[in-house]
Amino acid sequence: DSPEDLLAGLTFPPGFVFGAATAAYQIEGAADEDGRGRSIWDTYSHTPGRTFGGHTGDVACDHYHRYRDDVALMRELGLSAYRFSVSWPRVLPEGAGRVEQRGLDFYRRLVDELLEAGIDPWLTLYHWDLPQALQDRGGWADRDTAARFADYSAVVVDALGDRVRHWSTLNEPMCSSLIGHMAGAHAPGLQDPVAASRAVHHLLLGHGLAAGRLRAAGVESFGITLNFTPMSPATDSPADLDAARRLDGQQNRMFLDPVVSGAYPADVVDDLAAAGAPLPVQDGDLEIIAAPLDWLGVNYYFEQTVRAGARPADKPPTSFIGGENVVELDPEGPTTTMGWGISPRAFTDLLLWLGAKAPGLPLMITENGSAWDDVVDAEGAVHDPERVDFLLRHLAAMTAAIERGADVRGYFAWSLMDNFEWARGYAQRFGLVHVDYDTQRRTVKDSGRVYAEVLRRHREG
Ligand code: GBH
Repeated sequence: DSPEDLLAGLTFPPGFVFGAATAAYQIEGAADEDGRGRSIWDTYSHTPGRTFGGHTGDVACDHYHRYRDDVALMRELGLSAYRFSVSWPRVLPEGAGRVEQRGLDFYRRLVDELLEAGIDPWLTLYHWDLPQALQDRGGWADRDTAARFADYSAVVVDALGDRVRHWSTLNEPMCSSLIGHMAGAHAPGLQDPVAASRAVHHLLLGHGLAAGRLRAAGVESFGITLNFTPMSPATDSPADLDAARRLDGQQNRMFLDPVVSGAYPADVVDDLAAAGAPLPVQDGDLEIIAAPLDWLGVNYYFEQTVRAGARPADKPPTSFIGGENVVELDPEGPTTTMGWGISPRAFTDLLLWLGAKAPGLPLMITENGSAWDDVVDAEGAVHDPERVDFLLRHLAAMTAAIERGADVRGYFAWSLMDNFEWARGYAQRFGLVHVDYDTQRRTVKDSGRVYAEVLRRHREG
C-alpha cells in the first residue's frame, strides 16, 4: 500500500490522544546545571567501553535550554499530548532528602509552556536515571530504593500535581532490572541474576508505593508503562516451546501479571527460584503492587522468535535469568538500523492479548517507533520513507485491534526527536524530527509531516 492509501484508511475513536514521547536523560543535556546530581546513566556512559563511541547524555539535544522551541515544534506538528520524564537527580540530587528547587522549576516551566500550547503533559517519574547516590547504597537491588522512589514521587506530585493530569510511575521496569542487572547492557551494568531478580521486585514495589502517594495527592489519572516483546517458538518442539515460555514469562508476564492481577506467574516464580534468584516478595507486597490503574502504558517495537540451545559466542549476554540456553533468532525480512524486525501484525495480536489479560483496563501506546539512517539532504529535507511506512503500518495495526475490541485510547510516537539512544549513543535515530548534534538544529522529517497530517485529518474528522 502507498502511504496515501494507508493514510486514507486510518480512522480513530473520538477523543483519541496523539502524542510523541521522550525521556529526560535522552534529550535534556545540561548534566551539571542547576544543582543536578549524578545518575547511574552518567556513570555508565562515562565508563569507557560502555556506550557506542563513548557517547554520553552530557549535552544530548540540549532540550533543557531549548524546551520552548521544542514545544513550538510540537505545536507545529499538532500534537495533543507530550510524554516526557522527570530526572530524579535534578529534583533530589542525593536521591533522597534535600530538594533542588531549580530542578522542579524547570519542569514547571516546561509544563506551563505545554499547557499554553494546548498540549497535555503526560509525566513519567522514572525513565531509568536512578540517582547515583542511591546506587551507591545498593540501587534497585535494595528494598529501600522502592520507598525512596515513593518519597520522590510525592515531591514531584506536590510540585506539579496542580497542572499535570496524567502520571506514570515507571518506564519499562524490565529494562531497568534485567538489561541493567543481568545483561549489563544498561546502567548500572551488572551481570548478577540475584540482583536482577531483586531489582524486578523492588521496581514493582516502588511502583505500587508511588501509586499510593499519587492517589493520595488526588491525581486525575495514572498508570505504568511496560514494554512487551511477543515471543514465539522457532518450532513446536517441547524444548523450543519451553524457551519461548520462559522468555515470555520474564519479558512480559512477570511485569504485567502482578500489576494487573496481584500475582507473579507461577512458572516464572519457579524458574527464578530454580536459577537461585528468587523474587524477594514479602507479605503484603503484591497487594501494594496491584494498586488499581487508570491505564496501562504499552511500548511495542518488535516480536522475537526463540529456540532452545547453547548461545553462540556472537550473541550478547542474555537479559533473562536462566536464559543461557535460549537463542534469539535473527529476524526474517528487513530490519531497522537497530537490527530489529518489523511486525505490525504482532502489534495487533499483542493489543488483543492485553485486552483479554486485563479486561476493562484502557491501553495507551506510550512508545512505538523505528530507527533509520536519516540525513538532511542538500535542500534541507529529511526523507525517511521507511519510518513513514513503519508509522502508518503500526497505526493501521493498532486501529485493527481497536476494531476488534481493544480499548486503546492514545498513541505516542517514539520519539519526538532524535536523541541519546542509551548504549547505542547518537548512532541510532528514532525521531520524527531530525537533530543535527553539531548545531542542535531541528528539521521535521517526512515522517513528522505525515504524522502531522494523520493528526490534522483526525481533528477535522
Ligand atoms: C525503549 O526501550 C525505551 O523506553 C526508550 O528509551 C528507547 O529509546 C526506545 O525504546 C528505543 O530503543 O526480549 O530479548 O527480545 C525499548 C527497549 C527493546 C528492550 C526490545 C527489550 C527486547 C529484548 N527494548 N528489547 S528481547
